[in-house]
Amino acid sequence: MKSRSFSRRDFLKTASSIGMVTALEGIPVDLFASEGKLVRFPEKTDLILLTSRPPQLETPKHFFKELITPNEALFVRWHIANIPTSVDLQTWRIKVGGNTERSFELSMDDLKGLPKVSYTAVIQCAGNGRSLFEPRVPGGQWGNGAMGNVTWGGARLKDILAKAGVKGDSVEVSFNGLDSGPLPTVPDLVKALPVDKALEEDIIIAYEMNGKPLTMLNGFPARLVVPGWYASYWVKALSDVTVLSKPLETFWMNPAYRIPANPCACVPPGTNPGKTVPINRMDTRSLIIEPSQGNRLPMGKEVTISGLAFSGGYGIKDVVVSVDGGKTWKEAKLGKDLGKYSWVLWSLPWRPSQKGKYTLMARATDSIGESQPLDSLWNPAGYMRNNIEKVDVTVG
Ligand SMILES: Nc1nc2c(c(=O)[nH]1)N[C@H]1C(S)=C(S)[C@@H](COP(=O)(O)O)O[C@H]1N2
Ligand SMILES: [Mo]
Repeated sequence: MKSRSFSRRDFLKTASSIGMVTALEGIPVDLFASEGKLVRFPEKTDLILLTSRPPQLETPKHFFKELITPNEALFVRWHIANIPTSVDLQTWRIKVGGNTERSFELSMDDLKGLPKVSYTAVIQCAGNGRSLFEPRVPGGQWGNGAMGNVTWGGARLKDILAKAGVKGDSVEVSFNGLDSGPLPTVPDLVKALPVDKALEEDIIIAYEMNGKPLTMLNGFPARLVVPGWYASYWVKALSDVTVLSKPLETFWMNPAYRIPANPCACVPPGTNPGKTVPINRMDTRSLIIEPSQGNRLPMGKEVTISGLAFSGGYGIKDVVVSVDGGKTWKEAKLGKDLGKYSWVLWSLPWRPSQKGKYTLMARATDSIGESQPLDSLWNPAGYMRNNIEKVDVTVG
């Protein structure tokens, strides 16, 4: 079981036992990508460009002041270049079958005919914050804009699998989308969930985001939503749901999207893990949104330190904030609670009374006690960043 609920003492114990070093101590780094290279794709507002083919677009920081991320601002990430640019609902179907009693095809009307479920859930790429890894790692160099908080609406995967009749010896359920590699040598993105996970109540095939149809770039007409788990499983433009009697062995399951098989999902920087497991539930995070790295604040005037926090499906119990580099902490006020999969906005008023440099930090704890380590944990793919981030400001 993955656990990153470190106290500092626990962390230091782990760190010294595996010979970890704390890198870049004291060097200020902006937690969010600069908004230098903005691009506008169909149905989208100006987003930060990582790559255009396949599209990888990051949400600018100011949207993270909001409880809900607008559809036009949600980040975009595709792995392979041939992505659907239009889908005809007259002919589009999801094929359901494999190791099942029955196989069938679902149209959009069929999906909408099933009981509708909706909830708000954070979608976050496993590589969110990867550009901050030290030493650096290859892969999409996201700042922290590969996340969003969206109200999803759709049909339960469980209801669909029940209609198909999952056979007793099934081990996984795989998901494929309409995108394909530009060359036969580029592996198609197919992901699989363990069968027990796939049958959980809250996993849906979503056809709505924030009450509207999905945008094409976010997976129109329908996508899998696995709340609490990293978005690599949230297969977009879904075309096939296949029940398997043997584990899926594709590139995107192995070697891609695996993490070190230990409680911190980490290894000493620069080394390779021995045993790995598929990435799964998100860890607990909090991010300071305001003020920003390097801001100059007036002395003696009240400012509000604010940000967001979320966990891997257990809600947020509290967020504590430090203005003195972690020596003392104060509890922030939490905003509206949209449920255990949603992020929560938090704030803390602060009136700095002395000139100088201050290091702001925020630390969230979820309802099962999972929190954030003080120092960054490293793995070679740059996944699951969740250490307590620092924002340096100057007063006066
Ligand atoms: N069909 C398909 N689904 C996909 C992917 C993809 O490349 N193809 N990428 C996954 C990854 S790694 C992420 S982070 C999310 C991104 O979702 P978004 O583009 O809606 O933000 O989609 C997931 N689903
Ligand atoms: Mo991702």
